[in-house]
Amino acid sequence: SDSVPEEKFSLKEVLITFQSCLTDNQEIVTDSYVNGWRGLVRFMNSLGSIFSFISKDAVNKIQIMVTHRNGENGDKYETLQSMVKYELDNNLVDLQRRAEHPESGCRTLLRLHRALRWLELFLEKLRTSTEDSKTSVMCTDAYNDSLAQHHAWIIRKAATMAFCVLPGRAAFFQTMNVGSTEQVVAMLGEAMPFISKVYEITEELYKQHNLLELP
Ligand code: 1PX
Repeated sequence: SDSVPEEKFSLKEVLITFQSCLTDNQEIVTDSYVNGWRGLVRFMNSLGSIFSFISKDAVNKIQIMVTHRNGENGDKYETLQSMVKYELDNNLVDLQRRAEHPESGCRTLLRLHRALRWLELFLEKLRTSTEDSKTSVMCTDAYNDSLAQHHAWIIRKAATMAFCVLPGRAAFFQTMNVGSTEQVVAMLGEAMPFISKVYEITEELYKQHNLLELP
């Protein structure tokens, strides 16, 4: 909608966002987490319209989280920890089946959390890949080891088909706009610990409260 040409962005800035998610006492800041996803979606959109069914769902979930943040009780959503406490204390989470609270912060964030595991696996594969590695294979393997387990057959089929048209490794690295292969590998090595940390803390939080299977 705006005519100002967007500056070519670097995936480095996006991945570094996950660093700013963590507070000193190991809480995860909702706004930074959501911003990280915004950047990832932007990157994915630059890969072509075949991924738009994926980015639509991600954008939808980002929007749900933003709506919670902007709502009357937005301050309760400042961190993932405060969100979980607030929603559970006030019975705002559907635990058995989707009913009164189909768009709870807890169930919505769980979907992004599972996708973050895919990202972690995929980035690690990219980081340790060699010239003849195939991005589509790395992406599919990462997906099968994570998100796929939570997706219906039809979604798995569509996702796996989309992965097939991913650009090859060299072109993919270029799209990341980080520099040479060595620089990409170094950047991934730098950013990954934060992504892993954010994943781990969220996983532990959800496990503690028995929220890992929210419908
Ligand atoms: C250097 C690499 C950077 C790549 C960045 C790519 C960002 C990917 C963002 C993907 C976000 C996907 C969120 C999916 C959430 C989800 O699991 N939703 C499903 C369940 O939701 P529900 O509300 O029904 O319980 C929903 O059914 C999903 C539908 C869309 C298909 C999801 C396929 C996910 C594939 C993820 C891999 C993206 C590959 C991008 C290629 C680089």
